[in-house]
Amino acid sequence: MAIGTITQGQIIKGVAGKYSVKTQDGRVLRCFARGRLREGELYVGDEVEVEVFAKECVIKNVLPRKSMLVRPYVSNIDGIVIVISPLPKPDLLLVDKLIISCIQQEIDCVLCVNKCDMQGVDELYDEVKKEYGSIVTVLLASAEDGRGVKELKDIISGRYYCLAGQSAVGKSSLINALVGDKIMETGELGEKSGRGKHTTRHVEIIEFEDGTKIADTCGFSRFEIPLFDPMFLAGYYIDFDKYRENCRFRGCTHTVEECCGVKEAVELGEIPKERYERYLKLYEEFNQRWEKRYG
Ligand SMILES: Nc1nc2c(ncn2[C@@H]2O[C@H](COP(=O)(O)OP(=O)(O)OP(=O)(O)O)[C@@H](O)[C@H]2O)c(=O)[nH]1
Ligand SMILES: [Mg+2]
Ligand SMILES: [Zn+2]
Repeated sequence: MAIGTITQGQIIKGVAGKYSVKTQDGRVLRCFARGRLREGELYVGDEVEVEVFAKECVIKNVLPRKSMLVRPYVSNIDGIVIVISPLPKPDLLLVDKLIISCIQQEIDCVLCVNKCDMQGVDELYDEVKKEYGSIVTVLLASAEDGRGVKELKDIISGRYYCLAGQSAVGKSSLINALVGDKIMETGELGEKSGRGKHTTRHVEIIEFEDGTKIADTCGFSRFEIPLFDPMFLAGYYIDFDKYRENCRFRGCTHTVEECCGVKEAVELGEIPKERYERYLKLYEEFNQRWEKRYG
């Protein structure tokens, strides 16, 4: 490519300040970021303008983002596939938070219960189907024996999704199953800790022949949703929506108020108690952070 050329492309990988940018004609350029664009301001998924210099390609500009997440650290995705498995033990508060992020970013959300070849998966599937079935697509899969992989492929077909979830739930393994080849490194679960070893260290977009894209990401077990006024939190629990009209008070937070439609629905078992209790926990967490900042 001639010196001085300015071209456009998408960041498909970023490691230690070096970026791989795939141009519209399918070429992959190794790029650096300079000036005001530094590490931390560029996301895998960003559409960028690149200038070709004598010795290197430099990312000059980021085009407006369609969506943006800090956990996992990706942009312009159409949706997330949240992956959980019987082992490591799932953290459903993390799932709740990821779903809130999807609603905030107006992107699609799929919950994939991986390792369905393992014992204990039926109970887990029933539980998450009950808790999340009305708000997201819940899918059962196994990267090991291939079950559910075609269904997952159909869901993401022609679009750009990222996989997200705790370490060792099988995100990279699912990519390998989708591609039909071992292109991603996978890692064992720590025997004693029961936790993953954080095998995937950077985000990377894999593109299929038909243009479908999927990003493998690093496992994580903690993250905080960017703070907003706690009174708006319940609005992100769209499964509470239809009970809200039975609340006596407008702006009911469904915590301490009396005559609350959401609490009644919990009593009647229409909203799973666990989901509601995690809501209370997150509400409390938000309240404390809010007080600390503005109180
Ligand atoms: N039994 C079974 N094991 C699986 C399945 N999918 C993945 N595993 C195993 O789970 C372990 C972790 O898999 P990875 O694909 O590395 O998990 P990951 O989510 O990418 O983990 P990080 O990169 O650390 O975030 C490996 O030992 C895999 O062989 C599955 O469907 N069934
Ligand atoms: Mg991985
Ligand atoms: Zn209420």
